[in-house]
Amino acid sequence: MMPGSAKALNQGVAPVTYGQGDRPPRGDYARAGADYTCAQDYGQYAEADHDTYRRLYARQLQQLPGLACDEFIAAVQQLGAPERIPRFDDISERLLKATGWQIVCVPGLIPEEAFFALLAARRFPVTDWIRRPEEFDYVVEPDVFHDLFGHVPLLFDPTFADYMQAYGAGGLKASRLDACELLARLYWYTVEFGLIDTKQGLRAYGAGVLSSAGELRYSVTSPGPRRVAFDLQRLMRSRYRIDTYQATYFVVDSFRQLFEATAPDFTPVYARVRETISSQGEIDAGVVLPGERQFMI
Ligand code: HBI
Ligand code: FE
Repeated sequence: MMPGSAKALNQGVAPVTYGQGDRPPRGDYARAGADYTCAQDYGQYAEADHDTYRRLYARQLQQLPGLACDEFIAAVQQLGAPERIPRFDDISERLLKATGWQIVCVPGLIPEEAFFALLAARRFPVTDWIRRPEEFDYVVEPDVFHDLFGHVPLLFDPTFADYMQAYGAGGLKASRLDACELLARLYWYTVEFGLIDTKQGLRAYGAGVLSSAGELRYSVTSPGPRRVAFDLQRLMRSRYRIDTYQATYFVVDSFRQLFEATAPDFTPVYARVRETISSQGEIDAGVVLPGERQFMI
């Protein structure tokens, strides 16, 4: 694919990567429409691709007990038979009945505004291509395994599903307020790398950890990283890492807390966060503020 071809088709908007530098995103954007969705190209999958999916799924599934939150474990079977890459339409049908969400196919990473618009319409974009065998342990851009296994199960949870929609609506506003960087931190530290405090102990709910071979156990059980209570303004001041396991994880006590944090208008929140950043600076990954409570494992 060439970003140029997508440019003509997608009304002058080139596909963008986020936080990955200037490398063009992987995926064939020529087949996408103006909203960046396309049909799942099921014919592209070779037997080796289904095998990659099957092995990734099996490796993650056996790690879930004691590390993933109950809502995720309960819903993961909704993805269907783990032997082959699922047909998105089949999952979508079940998801629509459960929470009114659908999954739609995209060629890969899409621009923020298009991404937010889909979430706000309760449509979750899922990439259809799968990583190459040599990328089995780590793939830079989200592929079908990350998007499906990591993100889709929690869309079956009503509260989390509402949070995702609220996030998308907030994103459309943030684009107009030039606050996407602050809002992207919220996505990163919750939807991708969030932990939740439960009666049984800390558990993961973030898709980045749940779809990672090593980080799932690391995030929940390693003494290495810092784990701090979810606080919206603190979080928006916090830088994150894209090239290693996270040095800081934010812990929520429920999905309700997450949803409620996104209910107020963020306009004054962004203003306050910007003020704090200009007076006290951003917070580096791994740094704990004086007096801040940490979750000890
Ligand atoms: N596109 N396909 C896809 N998947 C994502 O997770 C994604 C994206 N585009 C933008 C984006 N995420 C980020 O900007 C989020 O931080 C909001
Ligand atoms: Fe993701």
